[in-house]
Amino acid sequence: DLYFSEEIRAVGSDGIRVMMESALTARDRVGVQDFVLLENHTSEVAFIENLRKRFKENLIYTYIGSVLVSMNPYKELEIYTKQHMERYRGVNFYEVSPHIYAVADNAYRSMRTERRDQCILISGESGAGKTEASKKVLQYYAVTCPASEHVQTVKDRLLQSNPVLEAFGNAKTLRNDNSSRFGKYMDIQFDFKGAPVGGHIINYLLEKSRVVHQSHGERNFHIFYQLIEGGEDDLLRRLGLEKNAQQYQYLVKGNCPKVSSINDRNDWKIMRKALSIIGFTDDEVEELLNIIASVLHLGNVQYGGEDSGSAYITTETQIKYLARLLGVDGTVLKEALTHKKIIAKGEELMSPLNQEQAASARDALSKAIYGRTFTWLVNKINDSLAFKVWTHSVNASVIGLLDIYGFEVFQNNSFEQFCINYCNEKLQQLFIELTLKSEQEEYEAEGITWEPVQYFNNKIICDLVEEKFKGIISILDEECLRPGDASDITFLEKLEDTVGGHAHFLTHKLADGKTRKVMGREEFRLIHYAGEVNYNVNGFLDKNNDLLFRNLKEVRAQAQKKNYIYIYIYIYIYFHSIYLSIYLSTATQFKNSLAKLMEILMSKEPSYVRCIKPNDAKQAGRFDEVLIRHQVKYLGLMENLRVRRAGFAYRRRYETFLQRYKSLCPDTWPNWDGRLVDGVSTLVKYLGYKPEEYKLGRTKIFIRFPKTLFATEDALEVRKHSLATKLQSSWKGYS
Ligand code: AD9
Ligand code: MG
Repeated sequence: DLYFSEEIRAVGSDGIRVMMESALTARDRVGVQDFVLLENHTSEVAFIENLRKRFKENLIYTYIGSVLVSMNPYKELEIYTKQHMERYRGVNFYEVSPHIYAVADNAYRSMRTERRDQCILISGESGAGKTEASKKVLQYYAVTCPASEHVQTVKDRLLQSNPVLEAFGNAKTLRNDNSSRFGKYMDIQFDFKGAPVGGHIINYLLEKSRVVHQSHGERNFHIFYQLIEGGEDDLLRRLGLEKNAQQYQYLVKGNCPKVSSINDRNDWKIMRKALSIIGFTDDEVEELLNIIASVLHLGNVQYGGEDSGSAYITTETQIKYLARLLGVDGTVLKEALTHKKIIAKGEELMSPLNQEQAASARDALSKAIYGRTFTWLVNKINDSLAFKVWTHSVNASVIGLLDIYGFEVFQNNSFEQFCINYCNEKLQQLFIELTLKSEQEEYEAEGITWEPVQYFNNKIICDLVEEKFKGIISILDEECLRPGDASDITFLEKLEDTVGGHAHFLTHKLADGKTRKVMGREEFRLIHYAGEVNYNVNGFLDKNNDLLFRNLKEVRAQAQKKNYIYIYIYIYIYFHSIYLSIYLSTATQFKNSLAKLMEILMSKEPSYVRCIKPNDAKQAGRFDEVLIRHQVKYLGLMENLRVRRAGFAYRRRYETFLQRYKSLCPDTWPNWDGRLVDGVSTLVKYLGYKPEEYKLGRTKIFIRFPKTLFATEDALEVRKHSLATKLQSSWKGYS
């Protein structure tokens, strides 16, 4: 057999053994590489079993059609080498084992051949491997895409944006030692040759509260520890900092200064170098660190109380450093930290704060400064990644990478979970729209008749959250702006009045006036597409109030330091919240930015990566079934599979199909000379496909049930196996 002997010559006797090993029994051991091939596709048990088998064999990637399911191995696998990258380059999805590189390559090729912008959407819960996956995609492009001198600079900057953003936006949490505390969307722009020539990053909802408080066992953002552990003596002296994290109130709340998996000193060097590569000047770095140091000094500002109850500052040294670092007057700063400006009868008055109020004013300033600094940093990185039109073709194509928080359900869910889960509802909407739409488009293009799939459209939940005037966010904003007795509880009451009858909303109150026992009095429940979540309204109003300052220009002349971020601080300190010309709440800002994100993503062709965390202990080899089942549910994977299976489970281009299976039919073997569609038709008839099992489109064969393709794959394996046995015994005789 020419076909096989050629193969044998190529692989040698070891190759035969490998091939035999990979014959029929292999599937029992390693499961199927596409869930669509599962015999019982509605069975969650079968789904989990398949994940388990593959996980045990270190096969962390599995498809659902073109969606990649990725399990965090919690150990370094030898599957990200340059050789691996080469293996996936320009190769068809189904010819190689599932891999994040296959997704990256597929998106890249679609962008190149179809001239269509792409996006890769990565989701999953904290610690599931989203950020790692997005880094793998970026590395894949950095290594495999064509390069020139300019392109090399862009590639370097794209890669180096990660350590910088992670230093300022990631932290050790209970779930992940390197948890991203912000959502991130990154565009990579390619020129007509397919070389990366620019990039742009959008950040979402940084968890600012971490700056002033961390739960037990968690840390503040990495940058603080990096600076203190790794900062040069000279630098620390200039910043007035001591080389001891324990000295700083903002770094001791979680009682977790050191983490075994983190080397702050080393990370400092990496981050510092990355800043230089991105193009920060030494002065800019110094300004940035001034601000980071200021936050630490602010945290150490302590208060005493006068007899009258008014707060005064007991820590003069901090004020001295702060005034210098921020370029403000010490007296004004002190006043800002102990008073608030009120307007009474048209007159501005300074009203003293008590100790508790003063401490929150101090913390509010720290959070605001850090949040602004992060935005400034992202803007700076964007400047450096900006696509230089004059050196390249104007028609850049784009691949977007979305690394955003997955669905979250905790014991106690607050405003943050509300925003995050709302974001996931929006992404699910997009998924429904784009997947079903593209599926439908493909059937149409191929001239295949099909029945539309029934699915739950979660638009009703999105509306419940975001509708104007009567959506949850609108009601929340209304309470935030209402003077008088507005509180978290009045917000809850308003919700009950307005959306109480909604099919996806519940509180402890039952329609007959009785009380639902399982729910707390401060909670409301949303029935999300992925499951039910109870939200505690405590803190909703405060967290939603984010004052947005405008009129920056006006005070630019007055401030000692001209950098945007200093001017912001200047305004904050000198004018208290008086420059509040436009009010946009946190939730509304988030809603608007999500709407923009949806627009961006809608214009692109999506690929999906769904990440799963195998256990809560961050341990290799541990498969916690309960935890995994939970994620399979929240990621909507069974639904995913159902949608994929509802139409035609498999589709392949005629040439690919014929090439793979032609050896199974004497009429198509070794070559088919006629039209491809006739060759495929002859082949499948010979294999005994029944008419209801497949359809022939314009360029592709559509196979309805996986078992059909499964049987064909088996036939191929059997053929290889028997040939290999035959050949090996004759080879043994020969030797
Ligand atoms: V969070 O929502 O930002 O808290 P992520 O981003 O989903 O979360 P991350 O990518 O940070 O999780 O992964 C967590 C840790 O898992 C990493 O620090 C690695 O130690 C580990 N990990 C994740 N993916 C891989 C992998 N493909 N290979 C090896 C991995 N280790
Ligand atoms: Mg992350």
